[in-house]
Amino acid sequence: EVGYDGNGGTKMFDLMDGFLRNDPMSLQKDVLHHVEYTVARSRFSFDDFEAYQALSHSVRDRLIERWHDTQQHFKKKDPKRLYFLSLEFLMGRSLSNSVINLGIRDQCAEAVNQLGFEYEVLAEQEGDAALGNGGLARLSACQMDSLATLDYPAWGYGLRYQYGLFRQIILDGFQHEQPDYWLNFGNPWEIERVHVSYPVKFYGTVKDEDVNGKKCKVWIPKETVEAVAYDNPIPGYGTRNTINLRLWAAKPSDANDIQESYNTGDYINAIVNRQKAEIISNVLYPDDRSYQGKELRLKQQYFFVSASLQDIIRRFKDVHGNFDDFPDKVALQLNDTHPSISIAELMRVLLDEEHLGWKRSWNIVSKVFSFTTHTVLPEALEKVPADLLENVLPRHLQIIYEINHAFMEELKKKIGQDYARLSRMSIVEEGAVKNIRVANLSVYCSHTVNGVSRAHSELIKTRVFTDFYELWPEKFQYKTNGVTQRRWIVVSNPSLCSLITKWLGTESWIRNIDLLARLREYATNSDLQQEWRMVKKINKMRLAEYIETMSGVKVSVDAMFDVQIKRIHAYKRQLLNILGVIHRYDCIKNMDENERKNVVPRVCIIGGKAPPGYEIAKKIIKLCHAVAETINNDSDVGDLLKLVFIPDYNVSVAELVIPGSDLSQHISTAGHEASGTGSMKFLMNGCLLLATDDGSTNEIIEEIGAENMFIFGAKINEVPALREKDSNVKAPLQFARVVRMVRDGYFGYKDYFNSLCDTVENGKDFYLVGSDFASYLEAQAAADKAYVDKDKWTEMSILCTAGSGRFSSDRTIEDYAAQTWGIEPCKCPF
Ligand code: GPU
Repeated sequence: EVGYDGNGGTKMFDLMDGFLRNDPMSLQKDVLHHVEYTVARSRFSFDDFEAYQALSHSVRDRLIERWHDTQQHFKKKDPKRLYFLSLEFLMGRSLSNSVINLGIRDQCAEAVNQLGFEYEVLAEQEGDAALGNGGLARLSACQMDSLATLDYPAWGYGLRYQYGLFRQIILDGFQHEQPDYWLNFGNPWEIERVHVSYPVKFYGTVKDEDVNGKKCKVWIPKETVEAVAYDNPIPGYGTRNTINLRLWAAKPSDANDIQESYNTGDYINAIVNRQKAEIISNVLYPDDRSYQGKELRLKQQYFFVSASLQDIIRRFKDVHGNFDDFPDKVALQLNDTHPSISIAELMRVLLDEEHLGWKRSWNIVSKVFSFTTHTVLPEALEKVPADLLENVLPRHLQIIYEINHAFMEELKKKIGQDYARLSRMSIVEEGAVKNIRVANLSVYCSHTVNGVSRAHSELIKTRVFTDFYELWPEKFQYKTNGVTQRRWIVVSNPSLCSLITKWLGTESWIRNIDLLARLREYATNSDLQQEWRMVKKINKMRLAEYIETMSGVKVSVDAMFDVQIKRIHAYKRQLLNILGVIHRYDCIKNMDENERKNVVPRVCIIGGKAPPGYEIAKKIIKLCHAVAETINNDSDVGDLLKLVFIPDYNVSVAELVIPGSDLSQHISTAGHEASGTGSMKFLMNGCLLLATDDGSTNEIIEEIGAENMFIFGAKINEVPALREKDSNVKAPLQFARVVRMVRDGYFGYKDYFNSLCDTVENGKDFYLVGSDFASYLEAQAAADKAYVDKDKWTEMSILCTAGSGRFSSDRTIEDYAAQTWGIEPCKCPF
């Protein structure tokens, strides 16, 4: 029997390739089987969604097979494993990604085609798995893809939220939030493991007890919740390796279920109360980087950490008898401070349950954790009120105090009686309310602290954790973020993917991104340039169609598509973008017919969600709509300028928007964006960047060349002095003019935007919108000028893709593996 070999060629089928066959015929048989027996619809009558479900189940079967083989292999080899602990994973859609990584996209397309369906239509039936907020969460997802592809023995652990990130609904230009009922239509991508479950305990008291003649602390918890595992297979590309993302769901525990009821009401109430346990994994906190002192949040953190550690320790103990080997077999990665309670939890297990004693336990704990921090914003550094911790996890608070005591003693030996410094570094913040500084705990207890870009790492050393850096410089590293080219080129931009493969003469760049650099040779080749523009045009047409459906605005694909998509936050300065659009509009309005002929037409696209309680961010969304309403309906302007807000920005929207963009904006105030990963996705897709010198921008400049980018604005080191200056001096006249237009109600809603305008005027302007305005406009003008020269622009676009190799998450993960985790590939042999 002749089948596909998974690389687009054909060869004889080999049983060792796997149990399930991947030729279109076998796939089609499986689809029909699942239509009939899984979806329970007649194989003679099923719709697109049902076809999507059936196809997904067929792909899932193949994932499961590889998953088994991989886990068997890991078990046999017993390598050091990485466990990636994260409260957020933004996986997006799974079907489109899985069929690419399994190498069965074309076979699937053919299989469903013969049944009268279109593969693309089926893929779009899937809703996003949105178990995360933004960059941090999507980074976790990209890193899982790279871990699998590079054959690392790794697992991810997280929470299976019933409700992911809210859906953004826009009514009259205002953001409204709707719950994300993502599990309502079933989720073929997870495997429920009813038998993999662990009790997680909360509250209660700590007692001193004698255990075998030794004085011990015993925690007597008051509440138990069961954690049930849901496994999400993560396939690697071009390898059989398929790793696991294990997400925990909270279920009532039957530990304290037997009771005597005295009436029906008692009995009913007992059952209703029991169900309340599920609240823990109900909903993702949507406040990107600010969630202080919330009990439910703390319970979510501990819940997932406790279950994961029980699971990890059980796996370790299956094979190993001696805990001293633990650090040689286990690396625990803390994705920001969110899972950091695991430090105290591991210490508690070793001390109170394994009875290893403080010294031996600490020796183990201090060797297993690595910590990555994703911000410089002080409001994102988590603090937990000691009272809250004492109530929810009394034993953990004691352990943290003990760790801190040992830490302070160690410090005094190093720095003497410098009390100011001791109190800055202390894990315990004394004050009106006593707080636990989770970041300090994480830095002190981890063997490695990573930043997410070179510039971020400098800020960590010089501003955020200076005291720690001076004493333990060797702990501090950085791994510049990266994104996976599998999702961000192969899945989302198939036309570009084929073009790259054609010109490089190989598809190995999908696993070995450095090969992209060879495109540089052809950057001025007119054949490539023409094909390159064709690809961009196809993607712009797709995007234009989407914009028209979503917002009713017709846009011309001849215009430059200028995009800013990311969470809405003051520091990301969407306001700067909108004020720039107003300025452009104002200029066009004041031109005569002849002058207008020289205007480069633009479609300005903004998308992103505001945290529900963040008033300024919500007003930015409203302002965008108000300005769009005026501009898009002004016949003086026509196709010269359009402004559109794309609602409900998420991973699958990004997959559509990024390939269709000409220019993208990454314009945060210097010193505020830790890295930024959106820029890397645009770069890979040959989209030019208009950016400040923030996050990973200067590393991108090194790869692409500043001459192929539009860089503007204050540099990191200039920011503090600029903040001191009077804003009226720094901001140009045009700035005052556009802000005035907003205040005066030129776009309606007079006075409503005053509080927003106040953030950038009258000596406030913390994020330097006014003082960067002139240089922003210059950069925009430079982009206009460059766009007119089509060949030059295309050359720059090709150079962006060619220079994007360093920003693959494959590189990030290889660096983590070698420099931080100490793990090696463990490739499944067939
Ligand atoms: N980031 Br902290 C988030 O998306 N959410 C957070 O709560 C925190 C950080 C982002 C950074 O803002 C961004 O610069 C970075 O590229 C990304 O994490 C991944 O490291």
